[in-house]
Amino acid sequence: MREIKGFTTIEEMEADAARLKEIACELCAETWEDRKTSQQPQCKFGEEGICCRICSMGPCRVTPKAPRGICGADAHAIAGRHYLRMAAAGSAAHSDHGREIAHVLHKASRDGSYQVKDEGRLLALAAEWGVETVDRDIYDVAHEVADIGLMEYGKPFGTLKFLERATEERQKLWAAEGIAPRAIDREVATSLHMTNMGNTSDAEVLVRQSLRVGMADGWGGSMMGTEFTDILFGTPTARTTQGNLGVLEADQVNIIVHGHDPAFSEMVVVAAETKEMIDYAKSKGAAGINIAGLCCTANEATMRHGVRMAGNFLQQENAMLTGAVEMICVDVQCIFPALSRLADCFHTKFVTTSPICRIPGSIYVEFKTETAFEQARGLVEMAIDNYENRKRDKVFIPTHTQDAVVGYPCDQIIRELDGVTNSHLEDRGSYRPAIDAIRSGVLRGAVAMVGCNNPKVRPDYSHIQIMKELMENDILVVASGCAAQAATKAGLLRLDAKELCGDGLKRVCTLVGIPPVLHMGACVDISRMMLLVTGIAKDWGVDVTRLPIVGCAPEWMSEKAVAIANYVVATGIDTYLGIEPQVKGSTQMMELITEGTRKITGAGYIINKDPHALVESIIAGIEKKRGLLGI
Ligand code: SF4
Ligand code: MSK
Repeated sequence: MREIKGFTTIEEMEADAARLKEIACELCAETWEDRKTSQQPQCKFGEEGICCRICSMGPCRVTPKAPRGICGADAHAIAGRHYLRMAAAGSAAHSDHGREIAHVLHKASRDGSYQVKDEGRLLALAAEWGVETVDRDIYDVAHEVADIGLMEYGKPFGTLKFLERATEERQKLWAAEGIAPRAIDREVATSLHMTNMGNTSDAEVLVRQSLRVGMADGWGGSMMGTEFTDILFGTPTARTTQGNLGVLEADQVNIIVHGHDPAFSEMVVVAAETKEMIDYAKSKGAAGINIAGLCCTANEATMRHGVRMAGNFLQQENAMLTGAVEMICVDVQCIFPALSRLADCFHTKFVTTSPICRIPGSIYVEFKTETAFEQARGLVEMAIDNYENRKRDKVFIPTHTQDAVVGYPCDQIIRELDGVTNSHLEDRGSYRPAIDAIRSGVLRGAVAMVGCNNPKVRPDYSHIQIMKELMENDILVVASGCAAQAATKAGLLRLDAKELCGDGLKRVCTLVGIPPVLHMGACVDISRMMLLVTGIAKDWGVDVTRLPIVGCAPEWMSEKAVAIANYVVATGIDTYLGIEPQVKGSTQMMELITEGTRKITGAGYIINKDPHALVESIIAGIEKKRGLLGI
């Protein structure tokens, strides 16, 4: 581990990126910056959501002279249908990830590649779902629980089981408003059906279905992914790690795992830790094997193994540009197809592993649950064999690296709070100590920072600036996905980052022994945040929407983020966005997503492309909620 001094600034990160960009130029290799330039100007109709390609009478574009498509659909219908399709696609992606993990649990066995690591978690879910556990083999229980989970995707009747975890107020509201999601796949299919040519053109109805299909993700597929991942690979606990490209090692075989589904990366990590593989690496002249992660696969692996994080979404090409990576092994989601062409400029093996994510030019090794460990060992061996092909004179590994404490699921937060409640035994196992801190004003509130990078804004700048400003204002941050990695790179997950905080948050961090930004995991783990807020609302005795707690995605880009934003708003949490949803061409849609949903769920979007203005509005929003609570 390197000696770390100071907090890395955004300018230092940008200097590293600029040097890597020079390397790309020297090699005539194209990166996202070049492609962004060649895409200018980006299509205004697309950006405003008023281009329709839903049927082959189109494409139809809305202009003042042509306010309706050939079928008569207006800007509100076209933008609304496009928005719902984005939410449905995002929900499908997260939920299918959750389904894959459910299938892995269904096949888990004592002597297979995958075992049950957290029996307590499994038994708790079994009890919640009414599965008999007495005198039963734990694997029989696991298979029945997985079976019930899989049925949640296609059951013909009823609404999702996980909704019962929400506050009573939310459950009643969702039922009364008709937005409680039914089977996960049904909500995705219904969304596609509603937006098919000749169906719904009422923008409000499309927004209501967006909330519903979003919830099928957050209170369905994503929650399933998180639960089953914890059962299979262990519920995360706080641990130390490091982040940024400086985690790559000049004298080791570097393997990067990238994507979202942890089932395969777990096996790569386990295989790389075997003595056989380490000895093999040493026999090839390497000092060892260094597994590092990108995007949410990094978040999953770091929370359970302390695997170090090479970076977030817009750093994926930079990782390869270091020239020090023997293999990038990907699973699903957020993977640039560009990695394949870029790999041609380096010795790096680019390996795809899922039938969901096939990329021309990659080495395709389809992971199977039954043979996952042997396949992972084969890939690690391939990476080791590739070590001798590294062109040492072409290697540039940036030195910036930050220490981080990661892994704060709800259980860990409760444990940390229990550690400071010895004199108040009745508060144990609850969020009451945190509530007291918010009530007294020591903490002003909390913000869930989530989401991606987006070339439309300065990468990571919004994340880092907003988090720092929140910390200074005594607002606790919980983070996931690429937002969490931005925080990691800036050192905000260090325990001594409390020095960057206002007096109140600093006192809480010192007392509880936590960093001011709590790493809660990957994108699917935003479902953990829904349970955290629900737990606080229950312990406080107020509805979620009254809490001084909000969500923020300043650099989002994925359809998954649209699904997330919808389930966060449906849960009653205001959501602050730094990138505009592509509906600006419809005044009705803009009104619906910022104000209209407030009449349905009590929450909505606040959109501002300026990160400084956005954080000011977050702070004002939190203070307003405090005022309404009379605190
Ligand atoms: Fe045009 Fe209507 Fe077809 Fe869309 S559905 S492409 S607006 S005709
Ligand atoms: S990886 S969805 S770029 S957060 Fe989850 Fe990052 Fe966004 Fe992908």
